[in-house]
Amino acid sequence: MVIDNIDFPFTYNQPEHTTESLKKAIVYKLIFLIGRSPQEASQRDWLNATLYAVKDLVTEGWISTASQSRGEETRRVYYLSMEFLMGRTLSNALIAEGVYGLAKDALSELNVDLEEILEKEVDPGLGNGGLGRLAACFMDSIATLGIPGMGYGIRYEYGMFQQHIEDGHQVEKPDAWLEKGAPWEFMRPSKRFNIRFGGHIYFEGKKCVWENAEEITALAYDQMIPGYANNSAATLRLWSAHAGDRFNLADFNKGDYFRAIENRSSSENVSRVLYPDDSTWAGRELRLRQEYFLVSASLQDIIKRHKRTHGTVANLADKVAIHLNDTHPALAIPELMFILVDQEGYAWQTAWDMCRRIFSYTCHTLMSEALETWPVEMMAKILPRHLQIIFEINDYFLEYVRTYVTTDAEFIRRVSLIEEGDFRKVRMGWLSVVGSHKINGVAAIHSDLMVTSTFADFARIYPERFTNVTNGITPRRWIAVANPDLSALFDKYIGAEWRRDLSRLTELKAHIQDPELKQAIPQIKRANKVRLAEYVKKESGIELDPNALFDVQVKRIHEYKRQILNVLHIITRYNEMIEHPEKDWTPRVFILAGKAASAYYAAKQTINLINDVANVINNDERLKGRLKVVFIPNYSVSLAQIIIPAADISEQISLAGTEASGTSNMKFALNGALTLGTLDGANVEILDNVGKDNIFIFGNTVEQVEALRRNGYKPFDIYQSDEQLRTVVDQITAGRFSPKDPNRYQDLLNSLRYHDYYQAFADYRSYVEAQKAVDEKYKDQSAWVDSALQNIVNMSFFSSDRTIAEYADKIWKIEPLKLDYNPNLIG
Ligand code: T68
Repeated sequence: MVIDNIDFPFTYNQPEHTTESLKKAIVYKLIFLIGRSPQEASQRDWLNATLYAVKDLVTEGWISTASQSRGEETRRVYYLSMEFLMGRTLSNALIAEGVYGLAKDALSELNVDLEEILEKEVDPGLGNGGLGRLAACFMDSIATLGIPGMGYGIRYEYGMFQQHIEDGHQVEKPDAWLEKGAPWEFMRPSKRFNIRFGGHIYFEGKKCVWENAEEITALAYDQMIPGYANNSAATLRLWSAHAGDRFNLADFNKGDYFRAIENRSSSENVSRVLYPDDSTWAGRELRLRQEYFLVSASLQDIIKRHKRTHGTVANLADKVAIHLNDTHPALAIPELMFILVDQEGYAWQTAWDMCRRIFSYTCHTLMSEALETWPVEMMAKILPRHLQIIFEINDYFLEYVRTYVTTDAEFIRRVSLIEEGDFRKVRMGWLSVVGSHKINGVAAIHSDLMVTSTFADFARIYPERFTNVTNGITPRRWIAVANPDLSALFDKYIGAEWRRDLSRLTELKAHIQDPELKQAIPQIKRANKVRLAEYVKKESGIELDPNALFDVQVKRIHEYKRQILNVLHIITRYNEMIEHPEKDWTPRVFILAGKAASAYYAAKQTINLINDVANVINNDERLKGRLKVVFIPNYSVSLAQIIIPAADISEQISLAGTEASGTSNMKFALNGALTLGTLDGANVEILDNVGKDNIFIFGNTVEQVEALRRNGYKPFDIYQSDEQLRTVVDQITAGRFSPKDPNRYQDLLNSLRYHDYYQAFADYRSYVEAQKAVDEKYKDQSAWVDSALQNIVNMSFFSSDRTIAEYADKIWKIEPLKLDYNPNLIG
């Protein structure tokens, strides 16, 4: 291989790679990089040696892609996100490089079991949930489609906390994921930028001077994201905060060595820990610093690279697209203005036109508590110049509104980037809209609601800016890695191409009546259920019957996602089973998992309740094992890979209008689970694709939810009139599931009886009915398998490759690179 005129000595990445050559590569890494002999090596040593060997394979393609996109001076996209929830690397990389089987054989000859060492890899939790995992799927698709671009994020020293369940409660433990080493990353000592905070500003003529700022260094760590079978890889660059070398000068000179060290660690706090709130906005100064840290380091890097390639920033907007993953990196907008106006000397209007052509923004939620606003006072202290720039953007913007839209003072007040009041605040959502040329929602219903609710005023000002790009998931991780048996089945019927072109799944439709296929589907499901049952048995000692229907709800614990509705139904079913033990009950296992934000009381209570209920039900012998409830602790990407392929029912039961999209709903359906869901988020599009006979839809629509709110929703009336519901609520109130602490759930229940903001009571009856329909359908296994297959073959639309192709085409205006797709690597 020749890269940048250098003939590479390695030919690792060739189809003729053999078990023998891979074995040599692994042993070489073990000895010379890790410093262990094969005789002494632990499982982790073998894991790391294999990771290093595979890293070499990916690196060649990575370097050549980078050089190709540099050479062509192509337009690139930079995806800015505070979170990337990548999951484990090794199995995905082995599949992308087409050497999974070879590696397995090579290791087996060394008496090492590949599957065992795969389980040892750390799963970095650098994200909260859907938003972070979406960013990871996008990187995978960017790499596979060959979209020139890269991701930028933060290398948190501590990721999402580890969740332990002690006595039914959630307990958080720090996730020191770096302690076991991070063999997959490349530290880039030369890629470092100064980041400034605080200080003060003054003007010399038109030029703004920012002085006496506190400075820290952002240091780059790169990760390769291998493209599937295309000898190519994308880059994810994560920034780590370092005190730099000027940290201790003043204190050190005063002889105050300890103060110097203390200060050093406080400036390094910026990349210390991920904020574990997935949907409430934490107005903490450290979070503001983190957001600016990401933005400033990434923009300096982007500008530097651009100048190196093009020699000027004049054509920046032709060559660069910057995408904001929610408002978290929205400071990129004033930061680019700061660079263009203060540093590069552009006129305001020229700079602003460039900005708007460069930025685009994805909105992931409409819930008001998640919309970021920063106190003006705080921003003045930390980013004085940026605040000033935001004021100026606001002046121009409001002037535009007055001139071209309306002079209505109330409207102007609503759309102002600054929220007035006793404590003035900067509205980051508004800033993102004003500074972007495209704003998208993440599912059709969500994008529609965006322009009729939260952003209605802005849709009036800039109707052409709003669009929809429905989320997607990568079929590589969510089928090829997570469900090898289903992958093999696909390969048998339609060949291996589905991995890079999920629309190939439609070819399975021709075989849908094939008895062998119909037989294989439940067999694969059963094997995956056995795998999950083994995990649960090992971790918590609970026995699960793989013949039971596995009903799964895994996601962050939040009131709007309504785990409580699930619990209300579980208890309802329990009561009915006790009352009518003679009935032909379909055995059920209810599986729940998910983390609650550490300060979110109601969510933590919900976890406690699930565990209390599980405890009572799992120990009630009258049920004869026909009902089980498990809460699996510490939900993560790697756990999702075990849980999702084992599900028969996928619970997607958020209140209509609250879940922007959801992405686990797509993973479940693609793995052959039937959705039990409301008309919310991407459920609506799943319904459109799989057809109403292959999904269980229940509950109120968005319009009905709104009507209830408007007309005065009274959950207490429902509680009184629905006897089964009343019984359940009264049982919890009386301490039936928490006899040692009977009052434990008073707050939770009072909030439901008297407020029930997310209308769980309103949807209760229809949910219970839908659950009965699930039982009935499951009794007819042939009909169930037909529906599972209909789900699988109709999921092509939900590939993140489709999503990224839409972003590239509609929003970023970027063409993919022409890569040598290597069919020999496939499968
Ligand atoms: C999720 N949002 C949406 N937010 O809830 C989900 N928020 O419907 C959607 O499918 C997904 O985004 C992808 O579009 C989140 O996950 C966060 O994690 C988050 C984190 C910090 C602050 C606010």
